[in-house]
Amino acid sequence: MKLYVSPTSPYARKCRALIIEKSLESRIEVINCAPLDDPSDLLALNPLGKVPVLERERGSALMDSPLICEFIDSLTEENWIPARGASRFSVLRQQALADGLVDLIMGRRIETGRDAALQYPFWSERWERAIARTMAALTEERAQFERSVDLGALAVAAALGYMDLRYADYGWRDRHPELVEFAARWDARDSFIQTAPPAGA
Ligand SMILES: N[C@@H](CCC(=O)N[C@@H](CS)C(=O)NCC(=O)O)C(=O)O
Repeated sequence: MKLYVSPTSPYARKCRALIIEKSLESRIEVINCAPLDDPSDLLALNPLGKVPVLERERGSALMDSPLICEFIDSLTEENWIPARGASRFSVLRQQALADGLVDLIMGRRIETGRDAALQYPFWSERWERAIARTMAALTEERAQFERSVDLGALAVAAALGYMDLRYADYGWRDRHPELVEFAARWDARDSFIQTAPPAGA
C-alpha cells in the first residue's frame, strides 16, 4: 500500500506515526508529494486534492486522516482506537479536537500569509480565539489523554507539534505549561522523531 503525504502535513504525520507505532512500515510505503502542485497521481486517488491519501491493495483509496488511521488500526490486533464503548468516543473526540486545532492553525496561517491588503482580520481573529479556547479545553481535559498511548493522545501531540511549526508566536509552552511534559514524552518517541517536519520547513 502507498500513503501519499507531504513532509510537513500534520494530518499525514498522524498516519505516519501510527504506521511506525504499529510496525507497519513494510506494508505501507510513504510517498512524498506536493498537493498544491496538483500531481496527477494524487488527484487520481483523491478528487479533494489533499494529503494524506492511502492507496490500498484492494478497494478504493482512503482520504481524510481519521478514516486512514481507522483503517491502519484495523491492520493489527493491537488497538490504538478502542473498538467500542465510552473509551472509543473519548479517543475519537480527542482526535477531533486535535485535528480541529490543526484546521484553525492552518486557516490562520493562510489568512495571515496573504498580502496585507487582502487580509481579512475577521477570520484570523476568529481563528485565534478558537485556538485559545481549544488549547484551554485540552489543558482542562488533559487527564483524559496525558498518560494514554492511543490515537487520541497521538493526535493531540501531533497538533502541538504543528503549533510549534506554524504558530510558534502563540507561545503555548508558556501559556499551557501543564502540557509540556506530555508533548516532550511524545516528541521522544521514535514515531515522532522519524516524522518530525524537516528543518527549515
Ligand atoms: N481533513 C483532512 C485534511 C487534509 C488537508 O487539509 N491536507 C492538506 C495538507 S496539510 C492539503 O492537502 N492541502 C491541500 C489543499 O487544501 O488543496 C485530513 O484529516 O486528512
